[in-house]
Amino acid sequence: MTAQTKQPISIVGVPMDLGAGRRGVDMGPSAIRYASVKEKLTGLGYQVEDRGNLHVPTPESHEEGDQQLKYLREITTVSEQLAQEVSTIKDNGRFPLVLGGDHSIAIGSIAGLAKHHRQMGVIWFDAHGDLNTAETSPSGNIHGMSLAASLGFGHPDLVQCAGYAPKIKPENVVIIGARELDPGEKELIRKQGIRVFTMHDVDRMGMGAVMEETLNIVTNGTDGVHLSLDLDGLDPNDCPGVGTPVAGGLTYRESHLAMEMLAEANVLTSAEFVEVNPILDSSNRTAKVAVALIGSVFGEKVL
Ligand code: HAR
Ligand code: MN
Ligand code: MN
Ligand code: MN
Repeated sequence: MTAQTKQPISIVGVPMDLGAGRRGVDMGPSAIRYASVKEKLTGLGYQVEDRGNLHVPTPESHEEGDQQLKYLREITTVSEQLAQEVSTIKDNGRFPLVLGGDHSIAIGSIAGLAKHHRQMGVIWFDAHGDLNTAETSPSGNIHGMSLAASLGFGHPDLVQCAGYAPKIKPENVVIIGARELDPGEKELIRKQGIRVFTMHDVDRMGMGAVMEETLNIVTNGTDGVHLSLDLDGLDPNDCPGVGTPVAGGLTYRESHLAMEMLAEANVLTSAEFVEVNPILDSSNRTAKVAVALIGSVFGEKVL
């Protein structure tokens, strides 16, 4: 792509930690900015605007409420605002790049995006499935429910974000890097026929083949592709600064290959990078990995 054909990018930060069990991911957007995300993209020839952060309430000043849907009311409010924000960015003809925050923010991102892409493909890069509902969740944390809600499963306040449902179809969704799925999530995956590349599959097939198949699925009959990248998809050795680390994850190299293949395919219409927790990190390592991956997905090459 030449510089003139590069779609301008709009960054929005969502300092959300109400959907996670631990404080700290609210600092994710700052950490990623501190790791020079804007400079990285500008250096690649993109015109970039940073729209700042959405306002997110502080957990200490609110009641958790229903223990199977912690902070439902506050998360619903922020999700509606994020859907509006992302939709405005799309209206402006720009590429939305959302920085989290815990993964509950995907509810709002996808709600705003799917208005513009009614057949949107989604790549869910994650150690987890985020396919729980209040009934199946072991924690009551809404960040473990965001993919389910986008598919139309779960509490109506989440499912009906932005006033319509479902946002996406199971046949257009691919999960990559899964290695910790709850019983209810496995059941939903089977019933809905969602394509999941577990770590077992990545080990057997290699990331190259995984991405080829992923690209086929998410572009088949779709009108856009969203990347929802949870940094805990990577191995904790590479990304220690995440709220819910799980051993045995994707390497730095595998993750880069995935981003590079996405860039080559030139199919992405939006992206979000979530679950960076600088409190649990040293020297802002995980945010630096996030920015390196963002570079690759926006076309950075060695040669
Ligand atoms: N599956 C567990 C739950 O629903 C853990 C979810 C966790 N964390 C995330 N999401 N970071 O990807 O509670
Ligand atoms: Mn997640
Ligand atoms: Mn996760
Ligand atoms: Mn399809």
